[in-house]
Formats: sequence, C-alpha cells, structure tokens
Amino acid sequence: MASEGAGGAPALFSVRMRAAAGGPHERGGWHVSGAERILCADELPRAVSDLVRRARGHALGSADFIQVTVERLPASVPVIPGLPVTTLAAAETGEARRVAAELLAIAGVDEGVARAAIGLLAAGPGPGGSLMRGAVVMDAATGRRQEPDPARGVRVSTVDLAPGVHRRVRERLRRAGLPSHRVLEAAVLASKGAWAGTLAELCWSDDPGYTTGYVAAPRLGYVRIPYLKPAGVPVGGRVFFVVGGTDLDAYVRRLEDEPALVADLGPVSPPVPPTRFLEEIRLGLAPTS
Ligand code: WAQ
Ligand code: MG
Repeated sequence: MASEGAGGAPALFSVRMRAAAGGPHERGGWHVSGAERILCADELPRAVSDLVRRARGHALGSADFIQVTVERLPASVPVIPGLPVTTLAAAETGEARRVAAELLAIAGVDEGVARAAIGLLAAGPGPGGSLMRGAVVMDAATGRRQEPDPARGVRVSTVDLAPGVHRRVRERLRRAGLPSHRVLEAAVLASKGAWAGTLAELCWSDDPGYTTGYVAAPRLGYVRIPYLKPAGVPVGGRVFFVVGGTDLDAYVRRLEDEPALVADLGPVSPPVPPTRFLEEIRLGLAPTS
C-alpha cells in the first residue's frame, strides 16, 4: 500500500545516485554516473536497483563507489512546464558548434562568451581540464564563472517527470527515433534549469560514445545538436548562463535543493535543417509551430 502524505496524496521520494570509480569522489575517485528521480514509495525498490545496475555498467567504467540517497519530499512539490524537443540536422562538429554559438547568442549570451564556453567544454571545464560533476555557471555578458566550487560545479537535483508521465514521454521520444532515456533525462534537467532562471544552457556528454549535445533556453526549447562533440572524446560538461545581478545563492538553491516535477515534455519535432530553425526563431516563431 502506498504511504500517504499530508492531504491524502501519495508521498513522494527523491532518489539520488552518484557513482565513482577508484574510490569515492571525496577520496579522488573519478565520477562515473549520477541520476535523479522523484517517485512514489512502491516504485522505489525497482528504481534503486536500476540505478545501481546503471552505475556498474557505465561506459566511463564500472563504479566501485555507489551512493543512493532516498528522501521523502515535502507534501507539495511544484509542477513546472517541460521544454519542447527539437533536433537539428547538423552534419559535423564545426557546423554543430557554429549553430550552438548562434543559438546561444539568440538566447541572449554574448557571442564571444558563447564561443569561449564551447572552448571550455572542449578543453574540460574543471581544474586542469578535468571533468566536473556539475555545471559551470557563467555570466552571459562577461563570461565570468560564478559557481561556488569550480571543481564540482552546481548540480541540478530533485527533479523528475511527474509520476505516471514517464511511459508516455518515453514512447513519444522513441516514436521520434530518439534515445529516450538519455533525451528524457537531459530535457528534464534543462526544464528545471529554465524554471530556475537560467538564460540559456549548453551541454554535451563526457561519455566518449555520445556526441549529440544541446542548447536549451526558454525561448528556444530543448534543441538537440548532433556531432556537437567528435566521437571518442571523453570530455564534456554543462554551462548555465545567467544574467548579471542574478541572486546566485537563491539560484543555486533552486537548482540543487528545491524539488520540482516536470508536467510533461513539450512536443517532439522531427529533425530540421539548422538554417531553417535559426530563421524561424529569429522570426519569433515558437520551436513547435
Ligand atoms: N547537474 C548539473 N550538471 C550535471 C549534472 C547535473 N545533475 N549531471 C551531469 N552534469 C554535467 C557534468 O559536468 C557532466 O560531465 C556533464 O554535465 C555531462 O553529463 O538529447 O549525457 O550525463 O540526445 O554525460 C545530452 C543528450 C546528454 C542530448 C548529456 O550528459 C540528446 C549527458 P552527462
Ligand atoms: Mg555521463
């Protein structure tokens, strides 16, 4: 029987996983995998075992440190909108990165800052070109880094699709021919970022086999860009761009600590030529129209 929260709604639990190889993160292990879920009580056992399996079978190496935290959430969790999903038909990394820079500029990031951020992810955004567990927070006008800990970064946490929506969204992504698990997780994370006040986000994976990245912004939606990274490169990361004068403490608290449920992802569009998408956005057309 599902446990009840105040007011009779089923209680919700945050499930967070982080995994490392070569020891825990705090003792020099390298980060292998992390995940966030929000679930009803009866879904917990299966979800926890899925996360452990995933950490042990990850492309970056099998974890020998896995921490799973299960925490009951307050009775009422805000429900936030999900971004629409568009895929651009970019053909190679040079084009992909030019398009990413243009999208970031349209979203309000200074052009030079956008290019610098792409260079930062390519080089490895952590100290000495290392990977970060979380995201860079960057001033969109000056390029100054704002995250309190530049080795760890800021981690978007306690977010998931609303209970009962997963299957439908996964099905929608699969019908569009997309790797549903990967896209779902990233688009949910980006949706929370947008809700928290992020001007724009840039991301590609540190997984050497995964080359599609994205730019996300309230005005653009979640825009997938194939070949944003060349194949075989084990370096990636995330950059959240914020406008100057953002209350950083409140912003980071929203991303890391305030739970949110994404009502649904927006529509999932078939691949579109980058030039056409850029034109439509400049004309002020919504990504889904
Ligand atoms: N919060 C903030 N930053 C994070 C988080 C998080 N919860 N999780 C990972 N990062 C940062 C960290 O620096 C990683 O190195 C980097 O992002 C990339 O993480 O639609 O898989 O999990 O097909 O490797 C994009 C999907 C996939 C594109 C991104 O990222 C698509 C991906 P990964
Ligand atoms: Mg990864």
